[in-house]
Amino acid sequence: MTSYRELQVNGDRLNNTLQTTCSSWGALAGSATGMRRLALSQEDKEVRDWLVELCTALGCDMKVDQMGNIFATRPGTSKDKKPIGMGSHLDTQPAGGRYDGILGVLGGLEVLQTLHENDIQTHCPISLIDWTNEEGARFPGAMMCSGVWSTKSTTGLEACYAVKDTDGVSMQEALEAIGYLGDTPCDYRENGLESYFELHIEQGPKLEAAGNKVGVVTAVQAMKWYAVRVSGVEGHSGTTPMESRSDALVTASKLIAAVSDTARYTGLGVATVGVISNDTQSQATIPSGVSFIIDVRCSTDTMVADLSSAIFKKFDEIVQQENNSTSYHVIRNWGLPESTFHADCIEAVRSAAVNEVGESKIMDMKSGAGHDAAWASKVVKASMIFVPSKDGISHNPAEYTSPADCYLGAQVLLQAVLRYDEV
Ligand code: HGY
Ligand code: MN
Ligand code: MN
Ligand code: MN
Repeated sequence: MTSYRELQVNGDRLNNTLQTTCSSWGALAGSATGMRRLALSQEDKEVRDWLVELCTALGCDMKVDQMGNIFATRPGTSKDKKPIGMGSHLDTQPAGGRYDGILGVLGGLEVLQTLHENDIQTHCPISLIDWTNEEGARFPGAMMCSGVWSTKSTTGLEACYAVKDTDGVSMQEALEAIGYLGDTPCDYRENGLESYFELHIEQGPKLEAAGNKVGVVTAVQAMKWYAVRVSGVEGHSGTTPMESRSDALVTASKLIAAVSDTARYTGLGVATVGVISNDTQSQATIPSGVSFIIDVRCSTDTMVADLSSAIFKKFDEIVQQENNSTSYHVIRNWGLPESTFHADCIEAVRSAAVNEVGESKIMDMKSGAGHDAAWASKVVKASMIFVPSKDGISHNPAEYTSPADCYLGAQVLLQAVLRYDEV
């Protein structure tokens, strides 16, 4: 009987699965490595169906909750312990890469397959999870459905159901359309976990720059999003004198520039506008309604609040200077407070990583990117494992993590879960 410590995942199988799933479902047209597998799209449905079929064949108990989160649970020997969770997300950015999210789901699948073929009986059940709409690309609201499960997000189930994509399709309609509007409550109190481990690419340059192989993630920075609307007055582009215009798009462009400028000069954190829309979208009409989303991220909640107020203070000054009856207001805001992971899980990851690569090749990290583990950590013990991103690139078709590093991540995940199970 193989002892826990000698157990190894199958790196070739993991990497083959990664490449074949990516080339089969959601490959970005015209790109050799890019991905476009938006939440609840046909491609998302197909990769979900494939995962459900595989986990069912492995003897897992399958649950889909009200937000489409998938829980594939391998039974454990103890009857009263909750599952140790592993997972991430299958949805991607509109022009994303082959590793963000899916490596964590397939790494967890590899753990289940390794336990199965070695007939390992763990004490706790082990759950593999695919969290719906982590990217928030099609339905605005990153880490949306792990947030609902944690019950700590300000955007609850009904509000999420109502969020629409640019075609006016609501999340609820999209969940129904692909058959993933489950009846398991999306609530950690009804469908809970003992702990949660997430394998993810770092999506930044630090591991590679330090020559390290594994990030022991101890925390996730604070983040907040603001949906802003700028209002002006529609007019004819050919007949309206310049001095009497209330051009919402001109004002919005100055506000958007101020978002980036304020982050730079305050040094408090990072701020981005990645989504913008102009109601009229006509070359001969002066824009009267422009909407955009601000993404603010800082190490702490206090710094997010300080950077946000500096940005809106600048907005007020700009609108006053424009003095042309354009105005702005925040129509919605939501956030993911700073998250700290639990020592029990951090130590399981650290011990597993030291065992695989040695003390000198690991480093503690605070994640700049948001993750489902951040919401999970509000209600259960959690931690994350990072593996290097080549040149720190992510949310980009050029995203790359080597097969050896993918193997290493899954191997540390296996060993961390087994260490935690022995606790
Ligand atoms: O927003 C994030 O950091 C994640 O990639 N969705
Ligand atoms: Mn991700
Ligand atoms: Mn992402
Ligand atoms: Mn994540």
